[in-house]
Amino acid sequence: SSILLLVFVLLTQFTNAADDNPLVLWYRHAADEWTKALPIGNGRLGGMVFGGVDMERLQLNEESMWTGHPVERANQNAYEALQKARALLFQGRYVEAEKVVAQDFMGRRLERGEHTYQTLGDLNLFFDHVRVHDYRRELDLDRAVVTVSYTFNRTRFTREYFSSPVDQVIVVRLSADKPGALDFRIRLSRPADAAIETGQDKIRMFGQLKNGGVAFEAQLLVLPQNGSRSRDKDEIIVSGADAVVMLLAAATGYRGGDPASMVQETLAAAKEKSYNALLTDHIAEHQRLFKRVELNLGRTAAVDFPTDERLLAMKSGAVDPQLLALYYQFGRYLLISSSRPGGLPANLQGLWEGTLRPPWNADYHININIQMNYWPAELTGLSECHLPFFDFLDALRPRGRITAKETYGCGGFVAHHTTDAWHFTDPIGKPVYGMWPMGAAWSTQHLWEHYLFTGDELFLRQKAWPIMKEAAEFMVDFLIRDPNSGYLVSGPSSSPENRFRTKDGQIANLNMGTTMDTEIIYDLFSNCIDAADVLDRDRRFAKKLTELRDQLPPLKIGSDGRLMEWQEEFEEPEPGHRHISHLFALHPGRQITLRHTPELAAAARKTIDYRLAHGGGHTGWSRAWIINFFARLQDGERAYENLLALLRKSTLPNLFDTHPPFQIDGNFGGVSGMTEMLLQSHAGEIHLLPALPKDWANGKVNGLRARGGFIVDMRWRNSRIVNAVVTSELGGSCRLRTPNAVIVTNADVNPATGDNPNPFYKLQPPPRMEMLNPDAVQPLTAKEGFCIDFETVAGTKYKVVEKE
Ligand code: FUC
Repeated sequence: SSILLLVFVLLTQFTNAADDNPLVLWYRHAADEWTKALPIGNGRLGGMVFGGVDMERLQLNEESMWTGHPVERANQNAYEALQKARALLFQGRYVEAEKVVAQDFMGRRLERGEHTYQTLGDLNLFFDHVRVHDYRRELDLDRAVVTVSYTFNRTRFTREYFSSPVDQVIVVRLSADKPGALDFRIRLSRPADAAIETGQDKIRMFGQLKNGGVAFEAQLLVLPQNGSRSRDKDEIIVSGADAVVMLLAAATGYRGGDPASMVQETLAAAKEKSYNALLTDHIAEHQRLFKRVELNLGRTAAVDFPTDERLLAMKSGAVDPQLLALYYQFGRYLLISSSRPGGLPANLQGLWEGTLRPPWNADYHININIQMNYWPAELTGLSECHLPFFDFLDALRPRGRITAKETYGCGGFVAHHTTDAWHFTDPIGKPVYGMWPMGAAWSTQHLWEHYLFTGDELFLRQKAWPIMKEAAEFMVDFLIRDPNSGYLVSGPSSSPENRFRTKDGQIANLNMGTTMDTEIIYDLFSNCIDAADVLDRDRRFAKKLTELRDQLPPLKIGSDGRLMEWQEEFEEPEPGHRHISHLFALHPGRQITLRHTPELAAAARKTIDYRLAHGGGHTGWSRAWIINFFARLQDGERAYENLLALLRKSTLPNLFDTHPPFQIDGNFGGVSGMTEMLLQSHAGEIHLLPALPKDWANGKVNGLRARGGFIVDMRWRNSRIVNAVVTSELGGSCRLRTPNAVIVTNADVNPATGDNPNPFYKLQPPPRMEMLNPDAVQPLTAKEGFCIDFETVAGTKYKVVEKE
């Protein structure tokens, strides 16, 4: 049927008229695998709906279902080993240095599963339904409700599922279009570590997770309308009901307190509300966030087909812009559903995991993954969803300080490539991934970005600054003068998970002053210098950071024109490596831009091309990062090509990003990449349609955010802005760059002056640069477009229209 769909889609005329594109993922079948089930979540409490006819499986999650507890992991010999390793690295004795680090520096890596996130369990419903017809399973992104419906025995059965952020329960409602038609059995289960108690109207599941993990409690309340309810061993049996509402609450002792009484209270409150009240409140709260952004890239006849068939058709070449818009909104839906204020941040799988042993423990990797999770937060109007990341960073500080002091003899706080719900900050495992003390520093970029988008000075002062400053304090102590070059360098460190070949042919990972480290430190110091300026405090510290920043090594362009990943040119054993760490300065950093550093931009481009030519972009998140890179390079076609590859090669039937089986970062990186194609604001101006591909020549988007507190709505035709509205929330100057000339109807417009007009989106000073072979670099020029400056007043909308 996907071939048919493909033919149909290719023949159908592309229209852009309607705004009623359905934001629904839907399927004609139940999910036979977890990666086909549909996610619901309220940030804390999640579920995956399979929609089976004779057996429903609603797999459940609670964000703090973690085994383990804080344990000591540090290597007691670390400080001495650090000095030895540095001396060896400065002599180019990389392999020896790595041996020292592996042996005497690295802390304890636990066995996979020892400390891990886990499923909460399953809610199963058993029906005597067979040979049903008109089956449909859907996730309505706009209402955040999953619905399963089918006809059996001339009766239409419907099940609805949602996880309410308001009432903190998962709600399931079953109904039929004939009275008394509902007969089914209900069971709650968990693969391990759980006791089950079944009563007349309630099932309790409780226990404690392994290795001193959390105590947990889940309770399901069954509320039938008419009919009867009885108990059989571990099951509740409902017979002859017109409709049934089930409420599921769950809690753990992660933050203290008794999970059983928390759950009890939640359920007692929720059951006082009618189903309609629960639903209405849920939808209202979801839409408050979700509806902030609307995206219309046009529609084809494909919109009428099931999502999995559309994805298949796209794999064979169908053009289906609405599927891309759906993918985009699905990503926003996932962030809203997995990261709400007060909770834990979205982990490697957001919130959703079906087993006791997820890949990488479904933890919080901080060497790209958690950052990518939050790239779309500010851009797409989900600033509040960013907050759990900040609380988490804050919570890393106490242990991060100990690691800084005991492992490095430094002040401030530090964290490495990964951490978990127990906030460990030690370097663990093998040097190739574990020896990388930049996780906290990179993460603090998000604090500063939150301020740039919101202008929230109180947040900057009270929350962001102390964390940023402490991350910088570590780096101040950690930097060491390279006796060979005289620059201040970090190390020992790696370029995340990548390796190089030494001059004598050995494979090594560790080095001093890797490019990414330098870029992250540059970014951190720059952000701190600007923050101290805004807050008018810590002037001396800021001055010191400025002096140190000037002594960081320059970014280097190698003899073949690529940006160098290490200070020396090395051969790479894996030239298509998934991490493209040294392009941090292009994205998510702001140090390399097309307009201000065209040589470095050209080198960045060569770097991506080289990676791609060697099989790069093979993981979803890596592909997603590449979309962001090409968007920043203003290359819409290449960004688009990689977006299509993300959907074709790395997207599961339920639109989850793959990393066998699933990792959510690619979903989020995809959303930020698509946004960066439409709007950018990192380079001192608001750039509309900076990387628009031909296939998106006509479209419309509302509600995108720009640094400096601006909201942008815009409509374009033939790749030209037709009209736009720029809402200024904070006032201040605004510079708009557009593909065609525009006028602002209700403001005085000045010709662009060349300075950065808005202090909120200040540019970082251009990096120093060194070129090993100037002939190998053809500077990339930016598409200039048109530029205007105007002053704005807070709370005012500015109307922008095409200049005839
Ligand atoms: C990074 C990546 C892996 C994986 C892991 C969770 O270390 O290199 O591909 O995504 O995080």
